[in-house]
Amino acid sequence: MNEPDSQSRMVTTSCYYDCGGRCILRVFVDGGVVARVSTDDRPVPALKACLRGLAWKEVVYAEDRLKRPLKRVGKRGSGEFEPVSWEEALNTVAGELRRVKDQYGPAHIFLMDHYGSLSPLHGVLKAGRRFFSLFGGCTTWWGNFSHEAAAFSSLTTFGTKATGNTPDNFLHSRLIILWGWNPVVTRFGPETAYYLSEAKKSGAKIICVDPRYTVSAKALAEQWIPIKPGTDTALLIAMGYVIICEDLCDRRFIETYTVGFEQFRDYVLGKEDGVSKTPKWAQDITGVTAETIEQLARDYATIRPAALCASWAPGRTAFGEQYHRAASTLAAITGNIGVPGGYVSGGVGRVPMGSLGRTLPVPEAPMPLVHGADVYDALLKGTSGGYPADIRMLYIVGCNLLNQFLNTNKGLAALQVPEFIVAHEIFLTPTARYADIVLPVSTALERMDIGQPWGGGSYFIHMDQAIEPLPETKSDLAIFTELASRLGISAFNNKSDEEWLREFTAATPDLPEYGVFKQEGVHRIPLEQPWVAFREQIEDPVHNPFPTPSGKIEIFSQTLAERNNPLLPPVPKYIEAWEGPGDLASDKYPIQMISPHSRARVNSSLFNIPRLKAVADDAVWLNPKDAEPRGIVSGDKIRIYNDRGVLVATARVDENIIPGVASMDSGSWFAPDSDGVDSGGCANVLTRDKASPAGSFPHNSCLVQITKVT
Ligand SMILES: Nc1nc2c(c(=O)[nH]1)N[C@H]1C(S)=C(S)[C@@H](COP(=O)(O)OP(=O)(O)OC[C@H]3O[C@@H](n4cnc5c(=O)[nH]c(N)nc54)[C@H](O)[C@@H]3O)O[C@H]1N2
Ligand SMILES: Nc1nc2c(c(=O)[nH]1)N[C@H]1C(S)=C(S)[C@@H](COP(=O)(O)OP(=O)(O)OC[C@H]3O[C@@H](n4cnc5c(=O)[nH]c(N)nc54)[C@H](O)[C@@H]3O)O[C@H]1N2
Ligand SMILES: [Mo]
Repeated sequence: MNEPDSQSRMVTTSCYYDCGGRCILRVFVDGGVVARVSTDDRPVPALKACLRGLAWKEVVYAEDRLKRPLKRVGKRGSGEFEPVSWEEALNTVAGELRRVKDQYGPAHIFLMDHYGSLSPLHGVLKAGRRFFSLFGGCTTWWGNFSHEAAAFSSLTTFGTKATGNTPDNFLHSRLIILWGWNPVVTRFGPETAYYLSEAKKSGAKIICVDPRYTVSAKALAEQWIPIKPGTDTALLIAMGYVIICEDLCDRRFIETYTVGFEQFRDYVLGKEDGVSKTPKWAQDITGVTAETIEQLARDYATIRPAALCASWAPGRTAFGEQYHRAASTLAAITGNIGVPGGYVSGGVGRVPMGSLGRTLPVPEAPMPLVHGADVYDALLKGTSGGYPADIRMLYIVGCNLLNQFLNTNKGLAALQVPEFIVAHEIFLTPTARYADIVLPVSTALERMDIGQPWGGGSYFIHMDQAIEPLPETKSDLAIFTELASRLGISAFNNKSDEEWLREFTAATPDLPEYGVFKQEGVHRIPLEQPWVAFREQIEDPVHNPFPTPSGKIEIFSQTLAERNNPLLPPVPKYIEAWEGPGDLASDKYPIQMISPHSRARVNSSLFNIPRLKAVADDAVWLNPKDAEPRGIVSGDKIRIYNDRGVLVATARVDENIIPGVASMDSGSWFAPDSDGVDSGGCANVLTRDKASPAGSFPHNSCLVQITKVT
């Protein structure tokens, strides 16, 4: 591929973003240049890309794409850089790595790699991990930003995180509840919305439980149940009350497959704490009427099979793990697990097919961990705050932390602490502006890899290389390979990219021989029937115990009981969230702010692509009941603030959001003025950097005040 292509050709690849889509991209290349990008044109169900995937040409050739290594010349964060040669940039980074390791030890380097690209070879979490393992370790982070609450719940309740179904399973559901789930916009696989709409056509009842009347609710649901954010557990528990009191449980299922129903029942009926978790009790907490709760409970227990799809956003709240545990418990007591048309609520959603047998190997090495919500605190306080090390060097790979992590203004202070910051990036993001050296990275179209869906997809996409890396850009793997050779780490990489992919393919029984796979471009794993999580456990429990300590679905977890932490109880319980509707701070900050994902971005990626920016919804949704007393009408500039920060954005006054709640899409780039007021619309200027007890990131537990800018 060294010679520019003289001919036109079509290359099959896929996005590598941290997005539930893993869609087919057909890239038309002319003379070594991307001419256009299209997608799967087969009849449905197709693996069709959305507007973001179709924007790859604009990403690759964006005017603001980083094309040369940069060295900071102004104050940190000023955005003043000058281009330097790769030789100088790599020598500087290698020199700093050696210096900090020799002077302080490797734990004083913090690797902040994240989700910029997720693929088995060039995924951001690959090369850096391998490099630092062989380098002798570093400090790094833990906690899945998307679904740590769901992962905790699945592991506790079912003993595994692999709890997904293939989306054709919805064709068997008679009731589907989109719980904090907006899959037409927030993509979870290219086939999901299609199967949901087919299910609707064949008569499934679809209900949406969400503070917003979403695009998915409009397209699919016959009922919208608006709820106050962070109170979902109370609603689920009160549904449990109705199901238990009206004797709608699946007794045989409970007896055969679960442990701990009695303890849950005692909690629900108030035997444990004197409070019956009645629909009226939940009405006062959630804002959902008792009648609606009763009906929802009856529907869920009787219109079977039912799929209660408890998505992750409600889990990204304070005590969000209880929501996933409660949803799993309801699925269990109604027998909606392991059966076609059912759904393992609280799950992370992977199906076993669609996951490679091997990815870039990361040898074991000492790596102290800091929770992602504590990264800023760890930078600021170091060992004096009880953290593993005083961080001297911050190594950022594919992460826009300043924008996407909780409490951006604390991040501003934290990024002044390290002696040296490196960032591997495609664009000069708000975070990359704080680096001392920025290394420009190639993109999906400039390298080869494998696309594996992170939702319920049972296919793989061979991501062929469409074009040569833009001059002076390199993959993360190539960058670490060069650093490794400067630091004498000879074992780092002795293979070509294609040789690695051959190995990964060979280690995956579901894939054909590499040459065949490459030729096919897309490989679907043929399935005779939809994949349903835990079908084997349910059909033949004697030979297939659940991988939990008891071998059963754990409504009550002895492991949690032994932890003896009232904030992580052994049965799911409603615990009032900080910065929820009941929090005392609400006198001062009476509005709950949520920040869903944008249809036009992947997290903060793609924010700077003009065509996508033009179609992003960056207004702040407010109910007329909140807007009118404040004199706010649609289009007004509003100030949203709390003790952590201030931002100015545009209002959209809308009945499609519950009163008392404001919603602004996450991912807009932070752009503070000289007073520190963000005019970029970065929601995390307002969020609090405190993890939930099981490690969830509570982006959706955030109280604010809103005023009109006059
Ligand atoms: N287009 C697009 N697709 C994406 C992404 C993207 O950025 N853009 N990001 C991908 C990633 S990284 C992830 S983790 C997933 C995220 O997937 P989700 O977590 O499911 O997505 P969100 O958009 O944050 O929220 C979904 C819905 O939950 C509602 N919601 C918020 N808080 C609450 C609550 O407390 N209770 C209830 N009942 N509802 C609530 C919101 O109003 C929204 O409609 O999406 C993936 N897919
Ligand atoms: N308020 C609020 N905040 C949230 C959320 C929310 O719902 N609300 N959701 C959270 C969730 S679920 C997530 S997953 C996180 C995501 O947070 P991040 O993982 O930080 O995601 P991005 O903002 O997309 O940043 C990824 C960066 O990687 C860069 N990049 C892309 N490809 C490559 C590559 O190949 N190599 C390198 N080195 N860089 C690359 C992109 O340009 C981008 O700047 O955000 C979290 N933040
Ligand atoms: Mo995520």
